[in-house]
Amino acid sequence: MTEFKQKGRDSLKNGRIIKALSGFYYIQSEDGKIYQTKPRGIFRKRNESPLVGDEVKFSASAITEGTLEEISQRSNQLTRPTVANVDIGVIIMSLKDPDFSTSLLDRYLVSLEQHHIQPVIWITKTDLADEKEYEKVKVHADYYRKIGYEVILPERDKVLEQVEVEDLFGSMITKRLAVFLGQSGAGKSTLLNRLDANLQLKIGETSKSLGRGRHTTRHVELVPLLGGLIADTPGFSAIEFDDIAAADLAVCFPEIWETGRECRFKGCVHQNEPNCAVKTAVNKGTIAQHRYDHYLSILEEIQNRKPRYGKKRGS
Ligand SMILES: Nc1nc2c(ncn2[C@@H]2O[C@H](COP(=O)(O)OP(=O)(O)OP(=O)(O)O)[C@@H](O)[C@H]2O)c(=O)[nH]1
Ligand SMILES: [Mg+2]
Ligand SMILES: [Zn+2]
Repeated sequence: MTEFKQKGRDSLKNGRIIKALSGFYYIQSEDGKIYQTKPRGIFRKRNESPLVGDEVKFSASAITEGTLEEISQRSNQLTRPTVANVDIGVIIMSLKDPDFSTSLLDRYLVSLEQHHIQPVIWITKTDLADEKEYEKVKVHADYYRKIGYEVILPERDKVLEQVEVEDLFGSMITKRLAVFLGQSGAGKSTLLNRLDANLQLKIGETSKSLGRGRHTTRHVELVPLLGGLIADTPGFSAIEFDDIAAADLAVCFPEIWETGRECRFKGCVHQNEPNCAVKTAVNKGTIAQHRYDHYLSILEEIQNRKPRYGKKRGS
């Protein structure tokens, strides 16, 4: 302790938390080594939890004997999956098994847009679809591209080779932190294994009777890939919007936000207001009906949510 004090902050190493497991935080230091650390007691006292993705300072007398000393300010913080400082959220949606759902996709998109994280949509299991099913999803993919999203939809009957994946995706993630998210069984771990066969991430089976995955991945871990860091994460499909105000929801739907500028009322939330440009665009077909429906259903969830704990009534 005294020695630490004498050496001061200069002796601290810089790194990033790449895994949290059983109370330990695994930190990759600038020189590439991975240290096992415990956080200082002060974090618990302050009720602060270190997160995977955090940039930190730490001390270590040995590779398994480290102490996490300081956490740098986060640029953002996803709560599901729990990762900090995320640049890109890659939404993995299977075309089949489990079936493609625009409702679920829109909820993932909002959860990323809310934190100003760039979304990429990646559709897997195209090899399982028949032509009709594929075409239907292709129409959706084109719409999401039109409103500004990057969509990766491999051809049917074709598993992407590693070089093709690198071509499609490599430049996007260089020097960045990407999180793979999506429901269980969508194929997140499979895709990452394809990017680097050495990873050997555990792959699950999808249950035929349930049509969904079995929660094979249990923890978040960052792995260095394609010059960036990618997190495989446990699948989830229940998404709540506790931190969005009703007036801010439209920002999370780019085409609704853009069209909403033309609404007659300044604070129009595109619900029951007259002369609403968004509703007109939905009727004309320039905004997809399903997008508007999903916008409205999330808006209603926000409007109906119970007042938060810890907040005084009327304040
Ligand atoms: N046919 C086909 N099967 C795939 C494809 N990608 C994944 N699978 C299968 O889908 C199942 C689930 O894959 P995982 O990679 O474990 O899915 P996950 O998204 O990581 O699931 P969780 O870890 O539970 O969140 C496995 O049986 C995979 O072999 C694909 O492109 N085509
Ligand atoms: Mg997995
Ligand atoms: Zn409006």
